[in-house]
Amino acid sequence: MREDASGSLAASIERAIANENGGDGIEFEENASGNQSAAVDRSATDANGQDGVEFDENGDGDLTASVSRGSSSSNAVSGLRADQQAPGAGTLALTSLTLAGYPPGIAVVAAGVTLT
Ligand SMILES: [Ca+2]
Ligand SMILES: [Ca+2]
Repeated sequence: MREDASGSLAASIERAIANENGGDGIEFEENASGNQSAAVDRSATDANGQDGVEFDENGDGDLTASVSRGSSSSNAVSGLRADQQAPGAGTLALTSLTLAGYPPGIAVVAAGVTLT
């Protein structure tokens, strides 16, 4: 899911199965100015070639993300990735997740983002 140029991205995904893709399982990308507000609930994003779920907020704007009640295991790069570029603030809320099959520090990777 991608929003380019000015404007914000607000999206939620529920009950999805996004396993065994070559790239990311689910990706949210918000470019240029604008905020990203994105949520994934009750979904499986396992065994993908890159990240299970990636949140990318590029440029001006804030990132507000959540992942709840699902699994994101055994992905090749990381389970969950959240990048919030300056300026702006970022939060990623995690609730009731299975994140298995990673070496230390790879299950959740966040830059410019506070984990809650
Ligand atoms: Ca934008
Ligand atoms: Ca930003």
